[in-house]
Amino acid sequence: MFPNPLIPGFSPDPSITRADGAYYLATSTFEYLPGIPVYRSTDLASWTHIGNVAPWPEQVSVADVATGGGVWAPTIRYHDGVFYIIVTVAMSPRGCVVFTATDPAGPWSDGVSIDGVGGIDPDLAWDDDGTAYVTFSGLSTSGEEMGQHLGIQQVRVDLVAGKALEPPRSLWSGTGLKFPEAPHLYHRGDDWYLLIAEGGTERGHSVSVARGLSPEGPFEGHPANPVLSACGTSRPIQNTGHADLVDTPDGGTALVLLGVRPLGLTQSFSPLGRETFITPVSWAGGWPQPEPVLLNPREAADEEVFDFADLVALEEPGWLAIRTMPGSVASLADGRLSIAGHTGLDDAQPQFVGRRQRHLTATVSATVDASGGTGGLAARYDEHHWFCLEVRGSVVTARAHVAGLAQAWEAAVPEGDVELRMEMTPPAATFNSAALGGDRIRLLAAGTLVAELDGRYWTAETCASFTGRVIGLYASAGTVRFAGFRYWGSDA
Ligand code: 6LW
Repeated sequence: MFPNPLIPGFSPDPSITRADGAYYLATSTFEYLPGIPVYRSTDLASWTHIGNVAPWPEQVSVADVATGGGVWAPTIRYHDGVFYIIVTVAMSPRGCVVFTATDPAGPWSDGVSIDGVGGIDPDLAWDDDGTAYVTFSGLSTSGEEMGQHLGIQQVRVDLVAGKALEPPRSLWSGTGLKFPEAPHLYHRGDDWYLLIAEGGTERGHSVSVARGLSPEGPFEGHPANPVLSACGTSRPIQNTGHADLVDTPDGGTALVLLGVRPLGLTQSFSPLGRETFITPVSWAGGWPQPEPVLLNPREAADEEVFDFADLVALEEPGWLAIRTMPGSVASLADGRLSIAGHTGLDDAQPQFVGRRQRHLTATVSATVDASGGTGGLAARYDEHHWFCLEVRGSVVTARAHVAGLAQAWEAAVPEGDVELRMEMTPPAATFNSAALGGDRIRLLAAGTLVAELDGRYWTAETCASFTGRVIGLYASAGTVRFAGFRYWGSDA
């Protein structure tokens, strides 16, 4: 059995490819930079974050995208010795972009925008003659039908010139559930398989499959579609969909896909957002049949300790910043990480560097010297949904912001270095009002509890978010210096 989640924390829209005995998996990053993490594994079970496709802001141009726009749904493929990533940069002039690399750890190319792909979730496949097909979820981009889903469409493309070679053709659109999207096309044996998501990326999310004898169709749907959905079940992993097929090391097949781990009862909330999961697939009558996605958390706790005396600490590929690169926000000098602040966490581009919360039980701490400014430790979904511990002089303020509503709690702290800490735990499994929400959050400064929060307000559902919870360091005024950052998490 594979571990599940496979890639925990904010890791939606996974796509996977196999090359020379190793697996490479990429996920969406929206308005965060660097864009598109690439993870590597040789056994499909343990994964290393080897790099990011877009460490240069120009590659994806997300500086001005609205929250929830930006880098959506990469497809990663390996063809003739080259790795390809095709992705939509939503609400950005970059549109549909193809990046290439010979080493998936990077560097990746600057990216070529492909004209004539009017939609999202592009897939890339080649037929035996080397013709490249982009299959995507069509969206109307103008007029009264703006944003309306047009079903799964396809164009043949010239990847070098960056253009479609024909107008989009409609392929197949699932069983009629909403938002047919996330297509992936595969040639297996004599058949071409078209795998899609439908039902929307929330509780109705489903996987459906069709097959045909040519990459252009016609496609015939599986009689028992959708072949996978957690909709209406009590499974601990919900929203399962947006899947990509892969051959396993033992000659079998699996799907990687997104899902969430909601906390609560009938109404439930997912603190970490959409994560990457995996499930085995069997074949019957020439059709893939995925198994329900089962929870199988890793037993070992994860710990990451950053001592900023280490001058390469920020080069670790898991650091994220918002609409800019971590290195443009923070710098390392004199054994400390320093951030100069000029806007708050409610700004679209706050001075913040953070990391994905990857476990439902997690403790994050930082040692802060705010003698030259205002800042501290923050957790966010977006500029409207965040909480923080902010030090200014000898006062620490815990702040909680939810959709324009704000509350603050103050406590005194000693001058000089202060330890700030956030503790997240799932609620007790009992039927009371506290158990009906998300996780429990405790905010502490210098060992003193400053505030306790109901985490349901910082979840994918409440924030209507495509991303996940990201926790890190920030400054809102002056210069704030940090001696260290520690993340500890466990799902066991
Ligand atoms: C993505 C779409 C989806 O493009 O959500 O779950 C969108 N699926 O396929 C953003 O991740």
